[in-house]
Amino acid sequence: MKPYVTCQQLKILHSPKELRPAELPGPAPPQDFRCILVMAVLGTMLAAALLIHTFLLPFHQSVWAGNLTVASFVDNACSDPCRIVLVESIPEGLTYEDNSTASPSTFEAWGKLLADARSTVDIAAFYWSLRNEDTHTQDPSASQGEEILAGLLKLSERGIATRIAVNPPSSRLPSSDLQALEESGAQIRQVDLPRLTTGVLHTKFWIVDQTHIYLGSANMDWRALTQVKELGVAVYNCSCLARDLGKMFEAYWALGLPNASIPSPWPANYSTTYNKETPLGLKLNGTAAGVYLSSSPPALCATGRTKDLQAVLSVIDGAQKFVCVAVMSYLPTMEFSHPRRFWPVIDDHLRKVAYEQRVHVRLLMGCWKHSKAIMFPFLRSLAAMQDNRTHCNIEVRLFVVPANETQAKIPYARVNHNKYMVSDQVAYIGTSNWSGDYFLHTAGSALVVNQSQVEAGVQPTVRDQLQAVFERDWNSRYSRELSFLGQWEDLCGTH
Ligand SMILES: *[C@@H]1O[C@H](CO)[C@@H](O)[C@H](O)[C@H]1NC(C)=O
Ligand SMILES: *[C@@H]1O[C@H](CO)[C@@H](O)[C@H](O)[C@H]1NC(C)=O
Ligand SMILES: *[C@@H]1O[C@H](CO)[C@@H](O)[C@H](O)[C@H]1NC(C)=O
Ligand SMILES: *[C@@H]1O[C@H](CO)[C@@H](O)[C@H](O)[C@H]1NC(C)=O
Ligand SMILES: *[C@@H]1O[C@H](CO)[C@@H](O)[C@H](O)[C@H]1NC(C)=O
Ligand SMILES: *[C@@H]1O[C@H](CO)[C@@H](O)[C@H](O)[C@H]1NC(C)=O
Ligand SMILES: *[C@@H]1O[C@H](CO)[C@@H](O)[C@H](O)[C@H]1NC(C)=O
Ligand SMILES: *[C@@H]1O[C@H](CO)[C@@H](O)[C@H](O)[C@H]1NC(C)=O
Ligand SMILES: *[C@@H]1O[C@H](CO)[C@@H](O)[C@H](O)[C@H]1NC(C)=O
Ligand SMILES: CC(=O)N[C@H]1CO[C@H](CO)[C@@H](O)[C@@H]1O
Repeated sequence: MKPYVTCQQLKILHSPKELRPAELPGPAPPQDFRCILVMAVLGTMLAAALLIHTFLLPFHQSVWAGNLTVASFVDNACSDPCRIVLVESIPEGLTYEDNSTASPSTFEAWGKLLADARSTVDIAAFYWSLRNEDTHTQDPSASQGEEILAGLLKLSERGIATRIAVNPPSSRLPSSDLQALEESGAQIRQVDLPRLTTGVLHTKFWIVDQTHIYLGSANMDWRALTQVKELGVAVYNCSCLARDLGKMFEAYWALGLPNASIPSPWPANYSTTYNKETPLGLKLNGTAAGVYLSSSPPALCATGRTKDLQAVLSVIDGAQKFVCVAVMSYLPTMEFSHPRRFWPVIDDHLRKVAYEQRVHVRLLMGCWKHSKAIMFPFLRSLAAMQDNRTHCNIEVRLFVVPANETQAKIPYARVNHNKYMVSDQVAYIGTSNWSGDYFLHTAGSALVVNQSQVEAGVQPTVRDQLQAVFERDWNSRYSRELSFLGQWEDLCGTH
């Protein structure tokens, strides 16, 4: 978009022969004068376009993204003293070597968010079952969930405005926590994504005082604190990021009104300038980072928002040495569509980087008795590329959360529910299972942190920490090589 065209080129382009008389009335001016004239016109147009772009269209950066450094038009820098903490839920009874990496718990992070809250708490969640009574269990390990619910029920009397956006509860997913919250003074909106996008509201995040956030795999479920393996991220004192996540919350909130429909396009105040092309530049624990939030489904993405699928693909494509993926389920299909649909988008990119860039790809999958049996042959097909003739290095392992007799009776528990990816460049912490539906119909979100410019060894980055978590699990006694013989049915209890 810069006037790279030289005067000489302009003379050629606009040589008298090519100009029809109607376009150039009167005697032709001398060549040099015309060149100056054209340059002046071009310059004026460029300046006008710049002004329009800067003042009127701050979000339509794609217009310019081809050439100029877009960042120079958009003030994407943030001086908040952001602190980032990876947080995990490690199911009871699951133990690692003494010296292995350990993260603060999800329970601690939620407790801290509740304690720090001063004015607002906004939570987006799939469903709520923080108490034993919700699951008809009497497990002592529900106490952490019950403590979190008790903290949430006190927010209104502390004068803290509490808003909850939730998928419409079904008979299987109870709503007594929501009733209690509503009675305590919280505002609740059911976001009917089944009607709006044929998906569900599957995202899980907290925003406190438009300043602190949690985002990750943990549902608002007592089992997500003590019986299911979860990974998420808490970011404190980071209003620029929290306000951006707030725009996603406001979108859910608007869709939670009765009979709401999805606006197209979304009003300008839902737009963002933080995305994969122009990430938010900030310091996380004092270390420079480029950060953005992605969202799905595409219909919920306002202008400028990176679609979650695009975020996933760009992290895979951008890897130079390795990609490690830890997700609960992985299917190159539309998991819930009838008739069945093949959806190899992510699968293709993984195979491509392994084949073309010799990127080392590792997948660490969750598995439990509810895993879809078709997942295993598809994983086996990925792992089958590992061969000294293809020179591909793709490995797949299953992470099995052990359960004793009592634990095995807890419904829908004892599984690795992680949804993250770490490459040599980037940390990606998301909320979606990896199959087509989650990216095309279901509401999910992810935080992408790029600290690839940081010199190694200065201070561990969140990417370093996420990689350490992955390596710990990959090399742990709970991870198993994907067998080619089909014993996963026994291993996972899949039927
Ligand atoms: C199972 O493990 C839990 C937590 O480690 C323990 O409290 C419980 O007693 C165990 N139950 C059995 C039957 O071993
Ligand atoms: C932890 O300790 C064991 C043995 O003490 C050692 O083999 C292993 O390499 C150590 N792991 C880390 C991450 O330091
Ligand atoms: C956030 O900032 C406040 C005020 O500066 C400080 O007291 C608090 O420790 C910070 N929180 C974190 C997690 O760094
Ligand atoms: C945008 O403006 C509308 C109308 O004022 C408001 O209801 C909505 O919450 C705003 N959205 C965001 C993301 O601030
Ligand atoms: C929503 O739609 C239903 C049925 O189409 C209608 O009965 C109801 O009045 C509508 N509610 C609102 C608030 O528009
Ligand atoms: C990370 O940021 C660098 C520039 O700071 C960029 O070149 C690279 O493409 C980014 N990586 C990914 C995967 O987004
Ligand atoms: C993620 O995938 C698993 C396995 O297919 C499924 O059981 C689970 O319900 C999915 N997550 C959610 C909460 O939709
Ligand atoms: C290729 O791998 C096979 C076993 O997987 C092994 O027997 C063979 O020696 C390998 N060839 C080379 C050239 O490394
Ligand atoms: C950032 O600082 C917090 C303490 O404030 C610490 O718990 C966390 O591990 C640090 N994160 C990184 C990526 O260094
Ligand atoms: C400086 C620069 O990046 N120039 C590029 C502008 O875009 C054209 C076509 O998209 C490229 O050919 C230039 O290299």
